Amino acid sequence: MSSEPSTTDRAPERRSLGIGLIGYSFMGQAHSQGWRNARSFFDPQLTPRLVALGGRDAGAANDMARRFDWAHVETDWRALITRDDVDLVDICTPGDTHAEIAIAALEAGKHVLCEKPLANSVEEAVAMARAAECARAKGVRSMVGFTYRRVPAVAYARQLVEEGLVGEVRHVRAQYLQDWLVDPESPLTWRLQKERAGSGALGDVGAHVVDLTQFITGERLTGVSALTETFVKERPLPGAVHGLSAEVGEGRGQVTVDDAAIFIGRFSGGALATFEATRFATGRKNSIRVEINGSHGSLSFDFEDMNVLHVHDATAPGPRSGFTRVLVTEETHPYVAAWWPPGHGLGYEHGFTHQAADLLAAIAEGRDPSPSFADGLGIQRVLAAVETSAASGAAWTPIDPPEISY
Ligand code: SOE
Repeated sequence: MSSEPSTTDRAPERRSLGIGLIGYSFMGQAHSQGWRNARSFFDPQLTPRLVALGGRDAGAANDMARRFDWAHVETDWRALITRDDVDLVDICTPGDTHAEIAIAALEAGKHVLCEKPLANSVEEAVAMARAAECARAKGVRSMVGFTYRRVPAVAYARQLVEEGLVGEVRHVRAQYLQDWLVDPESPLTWRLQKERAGSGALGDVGAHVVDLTQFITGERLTGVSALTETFVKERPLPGAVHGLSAEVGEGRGQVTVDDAAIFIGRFSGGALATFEATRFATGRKNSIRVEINGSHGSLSFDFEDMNVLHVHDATAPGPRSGFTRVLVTEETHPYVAAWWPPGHGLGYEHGFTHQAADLLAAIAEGRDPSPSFADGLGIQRVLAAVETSAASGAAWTPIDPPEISY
């Protein structure tokens, strides 16, 4: 029999980073599991500690804190951002609160992760990007949560563009299609109120495909011509809210945002683009489609088949010409090595884990995470240009280049 002891102490903890997360609904839960799993699967140099969960409804916040293992609950976000044990503030609240919380947190010296879209207006986004730039000089980092960049197939698409597979980008075709608002009796939750959400399908889901196409191509949109529509103009006011859905409450109110936005655009490298963002595409639940056609090849992605990237190499003509279905589950693909063996696949939640792991790595290594608040401001300018164009009957509307870049 061996005289080796049968138990050993576990490895010592690494340096840790205290997380304070504000918001306990859909995004708050998605981010919470991201912080937890980043620790387990990516073994980051900085270990995230789930210190405090912020939410005005003490009962709901306490319930979520219990389920996701948050150590404390704060019902006032100001108390959360000034806690000494909170080093990073993760903002998962509706858009009308982003600017105030993010700027206060940055000024308090806390790193910030802010859900998309960055703000409800360009003015707010400019103020946030400026605050981020000042904080950056003191080593305080900030990032906006365009999570879908971190789906392995999307990150791999970007890699292939960088490696030259696509060549000169000629066409960008992007759609974000959902149908969860098609029922006219579905209540008027905050995502349907301009003063809370900034815009409708445009900012909620359109912002994602603007980010994805700019990220994959490495180019930016320089102008747009757009149409928007609000199909259901009045809805019942909400009662209790459960994630995206809500119970029907008393009375009715006006929908003040777009239900759908479509626009054409031009990229900085000359490519022509089409975009569609809607929450009325019956049968489409979370279909995020991006296709890029270039001089040397094409790439095509649909989130409803998120572990797959379709790749066409136009420089290799012949009997097998056409798109090849690539299963992006090899350990050589971005992020995959941290997870399961080939073919086992990832899901929606993994993007949030990758986001947390990337942010922890950037902070630990003292570099800027991406996408930055300046990138978020760039997307806010695109959203504003779409609204301006739609208000003027689809007039061509140029988009200012970013005023801050790093
Ligand atoms: C609702 O449309 C929503 O939750 C968006 O707000 C998210 O950004 C998107 O990822 C899923 O759908």
